[in-house]
Amino acid sequence: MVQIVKSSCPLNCWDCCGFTVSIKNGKVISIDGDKDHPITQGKICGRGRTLADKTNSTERLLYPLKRVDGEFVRISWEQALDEIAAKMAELKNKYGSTSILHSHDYANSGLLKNLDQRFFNCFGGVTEVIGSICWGAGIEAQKWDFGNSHSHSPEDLFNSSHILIWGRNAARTNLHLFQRLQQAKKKGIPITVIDPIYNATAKIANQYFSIKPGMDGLLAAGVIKELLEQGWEDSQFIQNHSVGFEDLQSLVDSISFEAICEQAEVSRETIAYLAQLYASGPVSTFMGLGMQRYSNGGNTIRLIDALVAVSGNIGIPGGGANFGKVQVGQSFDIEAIALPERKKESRQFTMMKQAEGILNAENPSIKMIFVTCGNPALQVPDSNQVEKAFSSTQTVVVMDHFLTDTALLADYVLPSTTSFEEEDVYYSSMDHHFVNYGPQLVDPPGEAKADLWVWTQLAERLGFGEVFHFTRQEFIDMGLKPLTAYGINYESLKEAHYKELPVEKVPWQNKQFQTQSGKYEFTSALGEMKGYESKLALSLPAESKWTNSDKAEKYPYSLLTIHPLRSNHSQHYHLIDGLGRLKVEVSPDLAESLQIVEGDIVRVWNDRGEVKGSAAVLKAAHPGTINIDEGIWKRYGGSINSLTSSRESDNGMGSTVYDCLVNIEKI
Ligand SMILES: Nc1nc2c(c(=O)[nH]1)N[C@H]1C(S)=C(S)[C@@H](COP(=O)(O)OP(=O)(O)OC[C@H]3O[C@@H](n4cnc5c(=O)[nH]c(N)nc54)[C@H](O)[C@@H]3O)O[C@H]1N2
Ligand SMILES: Nc1nc2c(c(=O)[nH]1)N[C@H]1C(S)=C(S)[C@@H](COP(=O)(O)OP(=O)(O)OC[C@H]3O[C@@H](n4cnc5c(=O)[nH]c(N)nc54)[C@H](O)[C@@H]3O)O[C@H]1N2
Ligand code: SF4
Ligand SMILES: [Mo]
Repeated sequence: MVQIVKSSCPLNCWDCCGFTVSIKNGKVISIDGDKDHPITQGKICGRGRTLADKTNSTERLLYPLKRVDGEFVRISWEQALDEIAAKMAELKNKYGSTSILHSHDYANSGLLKNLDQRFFNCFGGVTEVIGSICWGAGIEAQKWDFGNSHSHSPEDLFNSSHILIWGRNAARTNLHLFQRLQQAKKKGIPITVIDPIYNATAKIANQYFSIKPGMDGLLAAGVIKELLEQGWEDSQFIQNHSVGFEDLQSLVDSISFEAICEQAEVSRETIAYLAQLYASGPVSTFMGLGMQRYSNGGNTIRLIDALVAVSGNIGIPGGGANFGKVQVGQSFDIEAIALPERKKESRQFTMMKQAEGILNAENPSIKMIFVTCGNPALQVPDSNQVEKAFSSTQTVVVMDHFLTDTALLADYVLPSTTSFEEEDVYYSSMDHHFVNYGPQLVDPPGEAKADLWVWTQLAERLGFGEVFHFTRQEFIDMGLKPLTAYGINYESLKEAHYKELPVEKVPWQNKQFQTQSGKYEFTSALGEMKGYESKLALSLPAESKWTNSDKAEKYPYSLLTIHPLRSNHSQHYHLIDGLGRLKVEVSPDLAESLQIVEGDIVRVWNDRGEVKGSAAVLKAAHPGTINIDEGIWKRYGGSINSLTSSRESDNGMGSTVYDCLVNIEKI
């Protein structure tokens, strides 16, 4: 008998889809979309469907492993937990608890995944990773401008007279936005796409503009300049609801259209077209995250925010500078789960610079690394340094479902459960504002255990077991506490499968911003308070011919490493036939000038590293652009991040993984 149960996608993705999972004889046999889910409406992507194969994969880790004389051997949980706990206690005693680093990303969007912090905080506080490879610069930028990063509710785009998709690969990364774009197009709402790559989203657009990577801030400044010259700005908004406009005015006065067009490699007509478009709003702007993974990424998002503001598209239906939707995550009481006040010691490395942190740390140096919900050997920039740092550390513990490239660097590998093997609730602070319930559906294979079980066991051994003496239900209710007034608690969520969170559908409608001045800040008080340049600037990427001509001569091409279609980062490469092959996509002009044809084996390199793979020619892309999808395992030709820099973005401790010059040759 097949049983069909509602659940949720746990993957780090814009969409947080509702699932219906088919189960037979205690196994997940297939996954479909839940047609009743108000936003995701029965549509899911291949990454979601493949979670069935992931759960049933014969490559799953089944037992704890320990490295002995260079080889992994199976050990019991008892031995693994005893040894790890003893090591942690010894290190804390001898060197202090910050001699341990907790390295993680956000691979699973379950609320209870925050319990890792509870464990490390109650242990006394470890060295933590802060910032975000993903979206750090943009989130900080919007905090400076608006006081927070709030997107409009999904259906609001139907109120727009024009939709601008600026550096978001919606067809690939944000399935339900793409569906809404298709519907909007049917309703006659025109769509414009700005992206260095003519991607599947661009294909359905009415207008597509390519741009030199990292130059979008300049383009936005050009459009603002044009709006002001034409007198098309929203002076009422500027006068009553903003501060710092004079600084913006002087900034755009300081550069000519010619200079903007030359550096951003866009035409004067593009600027004029965009100015007209923004002046005849409401326009909804959907920014992607790729565009801010540059040294000037924060400033880029701020200039696009400024364009949306100057043109009067803030706080109105059908408008908006849509980037993150942090209102969603902020609906939960994460502190009640994480207990940050229990921390006695603390040290922080940024996510980008964790390798440097490990290699250079003193008083105490890093003696042990704990990895959860992340695959830093592939996903953290400058991965040759990451490998060196992890290999140089006495004890590395990795919890995962598979023997990943990071797990291969470990001394202890602990097998984790997948989302269908544990109960949790899921949300994403990216696209929609619903929280989904995910029950435990099947038993874990072998001796795989939930992360929470591991924290509980280690805490018992380390003398603070009582902080984990709660059931999963009780922990979920702890996190949902602020939502009880809205009828959202464990029981009601379990019964309804998903619940709408109380977040504003059209943010900033009352023009009360969460900045220090309460206004929209073209010049940011928060930025100034933190010691940054608070005014908007005409900043450029760190790796460009304008900023580093020597480097640009040696490495003339821009390398993007965008998110793969069929995998969520590294998570699906080993589960799908044919995916384990490194593909180097080149813009048509490069194919022509370097005589590269489909299938040629090419080498891509810079001072940091090199990869080899087979060439493919992009149908259309900005001249001089190369793309290799991120996430590919070493055994298939990765890591792509051997080429990228660990440099941080201009604000927000974001990454600069797309700010990367390379060279390429046929081999
Ligand atoms: N299939 C799939 N979907 C995913 C994921 C995945 O791994 N696979 N990951 C999820 C996660 S964690 C995230 S953060 C999101 C990211 O979602 P997106 O932001 O959509 O995707 P990215 O791959 O980060 O960004 C890539 C887009 O930015 C463009 N781009 C790069 N540089 C520039 C630039 O300088 N200017 C402009 N205008 N465009 C630029 C690229 O060409 C590409 O179209 O996707 C989520 N969805
Ligand atoms: N060059 C380049 N680098 C990038 C990006 C890029 O665009 N280009 N994108 C960046 C972005 S946006 C992101 S979000 C990061 C993502 O970086 P990561 O989150 O490190 O990437 P994933 O491949 O999703 O790896 C997650 C690992 O966690 C494991 N995992 C999943 N669920 C659980 C769980 O419940 N418990 C435990 N213990 N483990 C679990 C998975 O099996 C997988 O091995 O990568 C960043 N790196
Ligand atoms: S990966 Fe994203 S789009 Fe695909 S099923 Fe999961 S939440 Fe939905
Ligand atoms: Mo991300």
